[in-house]
Amino acid sequence: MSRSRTAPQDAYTPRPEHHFTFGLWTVGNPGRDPFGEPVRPPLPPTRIVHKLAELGAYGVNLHDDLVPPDASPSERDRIVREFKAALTATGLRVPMATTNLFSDPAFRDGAFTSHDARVRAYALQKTMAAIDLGAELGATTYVCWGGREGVETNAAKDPRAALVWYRDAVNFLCEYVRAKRYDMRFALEAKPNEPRGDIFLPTTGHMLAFIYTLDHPDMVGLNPEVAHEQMAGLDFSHAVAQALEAGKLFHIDLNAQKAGRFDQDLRFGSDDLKGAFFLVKLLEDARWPGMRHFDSHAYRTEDEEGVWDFAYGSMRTYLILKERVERFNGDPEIQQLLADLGRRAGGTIGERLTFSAERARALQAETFDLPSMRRQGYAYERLDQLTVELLLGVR
Ligand code: GLT
Ligand code: MN
Ligand code: MN
Repeated sequence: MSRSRTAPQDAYTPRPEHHFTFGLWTVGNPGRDPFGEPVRPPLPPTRIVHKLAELGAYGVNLHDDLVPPDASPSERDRIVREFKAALTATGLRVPMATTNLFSDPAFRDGAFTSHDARVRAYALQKTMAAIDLGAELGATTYVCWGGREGVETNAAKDPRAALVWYRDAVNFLCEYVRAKRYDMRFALEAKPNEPRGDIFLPTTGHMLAFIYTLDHPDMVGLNPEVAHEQMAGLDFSHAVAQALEAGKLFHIDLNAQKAGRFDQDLRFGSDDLKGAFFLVKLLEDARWPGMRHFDSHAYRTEDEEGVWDFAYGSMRTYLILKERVERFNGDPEIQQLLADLGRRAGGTIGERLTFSAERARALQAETFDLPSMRRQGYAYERLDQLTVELLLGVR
């Protein structure tokens, strides 16, 4: 990789304190798709670690993809030892770990929700091993993405039974982490479909409701992904806001997506720039302390150099948008419009309408100035145009 191609040293240069992370499977994605074979050779995990550190990332996350499934115990130890040495040499961290519960043909009917009780048990065995590896590498977040937990036909499975199996699995794993005294929390990741026709718990909101039915809801939060929420036709920032407000944003998968398509996992900010801007604004205004994880991959057209362009560009775009957020928050005209709205609300949140018998009586007796309430506009056109101009770089 030529540093000159991807790495100008300026205000948008990524540094470890920005907490950017990538999965081994993201930069390591070989460009296989349903219609074509891989276009890039596998990248050794240690090479990924060194390259990510060079580009300014904070960490690297892994599936149980670090260790091939057929590795002997001594091979496993060697792979983990070399990976740890690369981490020590570069200072890169492993904040998150996860398990592949979707590639193996055994998981064709799901892992935690397979009809076959042996598969459900095997999925737990595989997950416990991945949790152990994650803990050994220092991961404090464990992501559960149930890509195969779904159906093509509702003739096949009672979705209520699937939810019972799903809940049992997450409860089991929470107890495992507690028994092992690991410092680890779970982050559930929703997706509406692909690879299954329909996936259970298809959105962040579904997942959130499910969490409160668990034995240890405090140990379980969310890992929303831009592309997955947009595949469901939803506003990603709203899902993230709900997770944040509930104290459940444990992790985030940043990428980009064109509406109505398959899960594209595009470079963050490469599509729907305005959506990306409001997401960064939400995270930065909330001073959210979590990892900015990119769950995306380079276009299939790319060689290895293109992969590093992709990784560097993801982080750079985030930092540019972050700077635009500061500009938005300091823009006198935008802030004037927001202050006008704030006055109408009586502050950012304003007066809270909480119930008391007296308050209810007072409200019942109140006379509202309906003509003025009906007449007023909100100046959102102006506000949005100013935002667009700011994003286009003319403010
Ligand atoms: C898989 C999926 C992603 C998930 C990964 C973590 S697995 O790559 O496409 O959305 O976040 O489990
Ligand atoms: Mn995705
Ligand atoms: Mn993801």
